[in-house]
Amino acid sequence: FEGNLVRKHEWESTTKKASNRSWDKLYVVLRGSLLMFYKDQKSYKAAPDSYFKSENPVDLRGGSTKVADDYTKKKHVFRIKLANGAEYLFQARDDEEMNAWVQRVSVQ
Ligand code: I3P
Repeated sequence: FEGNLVRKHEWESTTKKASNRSWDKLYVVLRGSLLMFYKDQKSYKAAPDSYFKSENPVDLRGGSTKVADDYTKKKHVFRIKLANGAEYLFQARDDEEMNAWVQRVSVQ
């Protein structure tokens, strides 16, 4: 499962706010329990091991994913909390795409 999403890193861990808090347009790939981030689809196809800003894939096991009802600045936004306390917001193109991601990510 993969597609374009806009991402904001909110928490580095439960107690540490992320330092880079801006929204990044990314190409996101879900493989098994790993979520991988790329600059765009082209860079993913060209080099699947070269991630956006050399970020490691994140492991979704033990995490949780929900629609981010409390985040009102943008629409179609869901939140992923990782087992280590890190949190990301993701904006999809529409609610249908958002729900598809939430469902896919939740089964991990
Ligand atoms: C951030 C950027 C984000 C904003 C965030 C800013 O600044 O404007 O859009 O989050 O606010 O820190 P920069 O681009 O200079 O890193 P929102 O879109 O959610 O407001 P925050 O620090 O209050 O999360």
